[in-house]
Amino acid sequence: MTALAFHVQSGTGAELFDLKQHPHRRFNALTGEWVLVSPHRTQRPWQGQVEKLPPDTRPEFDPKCYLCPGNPRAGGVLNPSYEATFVFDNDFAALRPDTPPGGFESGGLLKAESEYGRCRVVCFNPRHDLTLARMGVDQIVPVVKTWVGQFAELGADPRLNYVQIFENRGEMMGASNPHPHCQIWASESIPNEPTKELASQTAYRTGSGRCLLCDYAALEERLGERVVCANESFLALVPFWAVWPFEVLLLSRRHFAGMDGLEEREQPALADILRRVATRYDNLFETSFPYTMGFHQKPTDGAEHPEWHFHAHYYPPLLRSATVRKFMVGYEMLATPQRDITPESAAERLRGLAERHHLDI
Ligand code: H2U
Ligand code: ZN
Repeated sequence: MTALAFHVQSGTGAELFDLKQHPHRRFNALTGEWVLVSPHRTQRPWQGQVEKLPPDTRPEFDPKCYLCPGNPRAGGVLNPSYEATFVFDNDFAALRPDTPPGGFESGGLLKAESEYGRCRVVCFNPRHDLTLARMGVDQIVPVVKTWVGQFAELGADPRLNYVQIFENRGEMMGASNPHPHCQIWASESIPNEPTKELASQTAYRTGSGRCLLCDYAALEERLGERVVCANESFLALVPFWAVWPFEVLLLSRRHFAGMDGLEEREQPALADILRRVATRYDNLFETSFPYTMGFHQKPTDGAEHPEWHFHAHYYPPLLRSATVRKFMVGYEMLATPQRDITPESAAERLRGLAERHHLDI
């Protein structure tokens, strides 16, 4: 199947619009926002330094790490000597269950609402030196099972209407510790990004009777050019509307809305695709590739959410090397996000990489 291109006749003649050459904006069907794509700018000579970072070598146990087994955390609590995953309430929680209900309003313009919530930290593994890229599928499955349990437990609280599971990896992304871990923030309100996605998925379902991301996954699989890797249950691709240079969208093949709908046989498949995406990322610039990733699941507000399709986003900042990152400044802060390399060429590069970690070769 070929994509449809259209051209507009001008006074001096016609030129066929080409996604690979001409500045254009792309529509993000999930958020309803646009991204400016400037493919001609990749012809610019790059005169910056291409630096390599020393390999990410860490000890298996770090006596100063507040996530390693047996070590004290802030406030003095000792971590247990855990063997697989370990979950604890964040000692510096941004959302707290003891928040009194209430609000503030002034002049119709100043508005505030009390926000009830809980924040937790999940250690993926006792080993300080591991990352999802270097853990085996059998080590990642317990992480998946922990997410399933946390989503069910937090989602069952009638006052928690959204559960955000996310991993900040690398100093560049503000991660405070290299020990493999993620965070969970569960809130009373549905946050901004899921709210936009909820509106788009609902509108699509109302208009067509189908699921937006089921249709999108099928379309991308047919076109093939933005797919990075896949297994029997999941598809990893650079979305058509990607903002970050090597952004990835992870989609389940089957339609379900949250971790509670994940079948037992899909747990190792999710672990497999997480490992493969993370390994490809590390192999891209032979670094411990920084990113923020997180799952977008149905709100836990008690509604069924047939419109919602389980997925995860990876937002990595690196652009050209282990040290050259994309900034979201200037035009992007004031107007619209912009990218130079096309999602198609980013997908091609990611697709060409090995799934065996460069440090394990
Ligand atoms: P990040 O690396 O993504 O910042 O996550 C680590 C979290 O761990 C962070 O939210 C928490 C921080 O508040 N933390 C504790 O709960 N206890 C500690 O002793 C240190 C850090
Ligand atoms: Zn540690």
